[in-house]
Amino acid sequence: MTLEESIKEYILEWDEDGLINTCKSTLEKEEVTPEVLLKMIGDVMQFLGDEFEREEIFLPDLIGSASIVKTVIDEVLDPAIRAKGKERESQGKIVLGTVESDVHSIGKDLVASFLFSNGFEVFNLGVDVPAEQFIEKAEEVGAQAIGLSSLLTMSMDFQRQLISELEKRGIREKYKVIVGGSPTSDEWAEEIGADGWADDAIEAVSLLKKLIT
Ligand code: B1M
Repeated sequence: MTLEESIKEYILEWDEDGLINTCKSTLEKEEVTPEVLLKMIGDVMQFLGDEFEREEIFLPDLIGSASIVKTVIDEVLDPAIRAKGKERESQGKIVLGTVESDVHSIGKDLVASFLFSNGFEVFNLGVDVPAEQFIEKAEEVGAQAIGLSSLLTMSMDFQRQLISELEKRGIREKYKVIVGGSPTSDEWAEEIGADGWADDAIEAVSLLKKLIT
């Protein structure tokens, strides 16, 4: 079985120990980088997302898989990426989170990890984050950018609200605002006055490099 196949099987079977041990041992043997493992895990979650949309699996299946993936990202992959990044010069600071009313974390955490592994200092505020919290953190740490993830049609408008709030406070020009998440698009970003939109974690890195480095 290939590494991709094993990872997929562990995620589908909710085998947290299997997934943790495989990720740890491939990293220890330096067979792959943590970014490659993250990408493989992201692909499996995309696959599961499609299965869910086709009604081939149910919500509890997804919750189980998403929960073990979150544990592996938090306990194994993020620390491995952070350990590699210790001595590098910062490319810039970004405050990132999933907008208010939305608890989807996996894609946003992938974006966070890819940005981090590319030299950005990432302040990941988690999920269901109100506009004020993004702004307060950005002001506190002197960020150059704010990144807003939204997976729900119902939560997208909170991206617009954050931009309006920045305008209201007279600090819109201080921050590049980037948006992403499956219901969003280039057109949406333009409509709400964001500085850019990224389709996935890899594009988020190149977009931010273009905007702030
Ligand atoms: Co939910 N969910 N979910 N869900 N969920 C979706 C998003 C949905 C499309 C499924 C569907 O019905 N077909 C649908 C939204 C429909 C819509 O509004 N357009 C949906 C719904 C309706 C819901 C609930 C309302 C269900 C309910 O309770 N009835 C509920 C909402 C709860 C809430 O937020 N208040 C809900 C709950 C959940 C779970 C908790 C079970 C779980 C989330 C677990 C977690 O994240 N910890 C979950 C999941 C897993 C999904 C799907 C199946 C998969 C999402 C995912 O992790 N994808 C999703 C269906 C799908 O996407 N096919 C679905 C993998 C991930 C790697 O991709 O998140 O797209 P993605 O991120 C990508 C890009 O979008 C981009 O880069 C990432 C990596 O490449 N990206 C950015 C994301 N953020 C970015 C930010 C950037 C740049 C790029 O810059 C800042």
